[in-house]
Order: sequence, then structure tokens, then C-alpha cells
Amino acid sequence: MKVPNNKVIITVAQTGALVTKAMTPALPEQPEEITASAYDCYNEGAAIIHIHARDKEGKTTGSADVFRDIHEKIRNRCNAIIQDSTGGGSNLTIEQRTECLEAYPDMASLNMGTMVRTVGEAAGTPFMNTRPDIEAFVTRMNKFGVKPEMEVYNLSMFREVRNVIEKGLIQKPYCVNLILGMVYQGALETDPRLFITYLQYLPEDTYFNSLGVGAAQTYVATLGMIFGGNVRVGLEDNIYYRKGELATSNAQLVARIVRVARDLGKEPATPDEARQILGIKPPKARP
Ligand code: KMH
Ligand code: ZN
Repeated sequence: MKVPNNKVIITVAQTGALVTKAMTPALPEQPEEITASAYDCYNEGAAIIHIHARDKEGKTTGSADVFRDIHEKIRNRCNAIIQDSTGGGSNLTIEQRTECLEAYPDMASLNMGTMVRTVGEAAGTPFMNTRPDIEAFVTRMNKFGVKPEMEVYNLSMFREVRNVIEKGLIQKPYCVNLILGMVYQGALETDPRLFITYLQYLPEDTYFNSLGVGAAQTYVATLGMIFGGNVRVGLEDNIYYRKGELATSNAQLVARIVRVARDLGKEPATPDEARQILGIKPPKARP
């Protein structure tokens, strides 16, 4: 499904689980840093903030209290849509990965299959998302009124997308994030032919997001916009502005994709417009 009125919904993934301050000092880790960066990104045109939380030492945490703190701080500054990660990090159990839902985000990531990490500290560990896990995650999201964004890393994961739709576990319009380039975690490589193949497997009534990891970030986002989709950028997926030059902030990456969007004749959707397009209730309607 194409986003209406030549709009594009921009998600910024600011922190992630794998990037560290040693890799880039621009990484926001603590609630104050995440909030300040989110506000800058909102001002540049991001409508959705994808959130991973860290503890005081910078390690990935699933703590609902930390997520609650981040949500409150961001909601005090702006009305951006808050999307929590339930992917977590390799140190978190399945239960810990859904704790963030108790902090009532607007959306949450729903990873659509199991992969084995192949490089880095966590090499050899599985990123577990079995069918029963996925069904349990989405059931919990439904309980808290949280809209899932389905994270698809390869074509076999569409089987799980179909499964949650067929079982009525997920409501229209569906959101699917098409991921290319995270090869160490099972994603297809960055190749436009694979992106076009992805598009052919999307179920009806689905808005798609386009996510390229590493150097492919701007390229995949641009490709996605050409096909009428939404985009995700940010330091979680790519820490460079260009080859050999670190990005100075998440907002810098958002600003660049807004420029590309405008050159393609598109305007970034505001959070209210994005809520309307994706069928997400305003935060005031939440408990
Ligand atoms: N790391 C991204 C490629 C999640 O947090 O649950 C996908 C992601 C998933 O952001
Ligand atoms: Zn994430």
C-alpha cells in the first residue's frame, strides 16, 4: 500500500542494542540523551522514535521503569509516536524483551523469525523468535493496545507474517519493516532486486518501511520512497554520514532523508498524520 498524499513516515532508530559510545560518541544511551535526540529528530521531520533502553552502564535493558522514564520525557517534549524494541539485545530473555509494553508505547517491533548472530561478541547466539514466541509477543501487544511493526529480515519470514494475519492476531493496516544488509543477523543483502522481491510478498493492506543497514541506509530509504513506502534511518542501523565520516547525530541522518524526500516530491508526515495513516490512537487515549 502506498502512503497517501505523497507523504512519507520517517522512523528514527537512535540507539539500538549493538552500537556503543566507543563506536560513536553521538549515540544517545541514557533517557535524557535519548529524549534530547528524539526532540531534535522530531523537529527535523521524524514521526516515529524507535527505542532501545540501556542501563546506567550502557548495557541493553528491558526494564519497564527505564522505558517509562524515556516515554514520559519524550511525551513532555513532543507528540512523536513511540515505538519500543522488543528485539532487545543478546543479554535479554524473551520475558525481558516484552517488559517495555507495560510502559505503554504506541508501537513495538515484532521480529518475525529466528536468526543466529554470526559476528561480534554475540556470534553463535540465536535471536529467538519462534512461532509461539511471535504469537505470545503480539498477544501481549494487543493486551496493551500497542501496534506491532513486523520486522522482516528475509523472505521466509513472510510465512510468519501470514500466520499472525490468518489467526487474526494483528489489525489492519499492517506495518512491515523490510530489512536489507544486516547480514550478520540473517537479513538479505543490499540488492535492489531483493528489495523488489520483498515488495511482491507484502500482504494487502500493508504499509512498508525500508531499512538498509550500514552504508546502504540512504540508498534503501530512497528506493523505498520511490515505491511509495516509509523509511527508517538512525544510528542503530548506520553510524556513518558518508564513507569514513561518522554522523554527528541522529538528527543529521533524519535531515538528510527529509531533503531526499522533498527532492522526490514528498513531505514528511507529522506524528498526527502518521497516527491517522497507521491507525494509532493518540497517547491521551491511553491509560
Ligand atoms: N536492528 C534492526 C535491523 C528490533 O529492535 O526489534 C531491526 C530492529 C528490531 O530494530
Ligand atoms: Zn531496534
